[in-house]
Amino acid sequence: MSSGSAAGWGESIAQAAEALRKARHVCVLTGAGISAESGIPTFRDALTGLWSKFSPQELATPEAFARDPETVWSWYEWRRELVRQAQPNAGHLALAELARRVPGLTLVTQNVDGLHQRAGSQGVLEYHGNILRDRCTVEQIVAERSEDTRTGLPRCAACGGLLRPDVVWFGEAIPAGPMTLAAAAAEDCDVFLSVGTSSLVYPAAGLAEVALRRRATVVEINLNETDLSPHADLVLAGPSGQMLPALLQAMS
Ligand code: BV8
Repeated sequence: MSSGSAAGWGESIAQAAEALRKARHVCVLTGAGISAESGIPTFRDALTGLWSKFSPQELATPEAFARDPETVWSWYEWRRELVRQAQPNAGHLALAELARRVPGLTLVTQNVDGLHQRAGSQGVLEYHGNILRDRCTVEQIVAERSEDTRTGLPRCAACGGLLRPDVVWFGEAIPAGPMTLAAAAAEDCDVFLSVGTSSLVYPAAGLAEVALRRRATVVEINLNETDLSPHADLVLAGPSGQMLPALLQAMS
């Protein structure tokens, strides 16, 4: 079901608002699209400048890090700066408010930018980790940085081991906690919101499929069609920074 026209999405927004008003448990999955209006490029957006010759999928791998940790670290440091300068937008803020309007809400994000937490969302499941944390490659725990920067690459203050960003790279497992809690929420929810994601990266993209199988009302909010669009009950085709506040408005 698609609703490109204003009249169309007005009706779909009303139907989505009705489903949310009656909801017992809402599960929300967000992707890079919700942070686009905060100035953070999505994975689909071609990398610019000195990164234009790389694809995110090739840089965000343990193989790339093993081969060339300097390049991978400087890419993450570039992205960290973008995240530090970014502010949560109306879409992030609307999801924090939605959690206060429904009995239960589980927010699962593929984003590593921490903007949901900065918008006031509680208990955010960081499905792919967080870019602002360092993890020790020896102890495999979140670690502090050593003051000793002689080696150029960040080192663990405790054991001197090489640090890496605390994110999930392609080919790596999703952290057990978020993986289990997100799957349970997709199984249990009666409304599933898929916001700003291309629904191409697994196992995250499988969560909407679980919700569909469980006959939850699946609502997609995206600027563009995705593989999920034909299967969703409602599609709100527009920027999440406008659609989510409009949804809250329609609920009141
Ligand atoms: C694993 C962290 C095994 C790092 C990321 C099944 C089928 C096919 C492939 C696989 C499969 N199962 C596994 C795979 C392989 C792979 C995968 O899915 N590949 C894809 C590319 C085909 N998955 C994995 O490797 C996963 N691990 O399977 O491990 C295993 C199991 C057990 C034990 C050991 C190993 C790990 C995947 C996680 C990788 N890490 N990020 C970092 O950030 O640096 S993924 C990263 O890319 C993001 O986190 C996100 O998940 C993904 C990008 O997707 P989106 O967020 O959706 O963003 P995208 O740019 O694609 O799209 C943006 C959307 O927003 C668009 O639709 C656009 O229209 C829309 N939009 C734009 N602006 C707006 C908007 N919408 C609304 N408003 C706007 N303003």
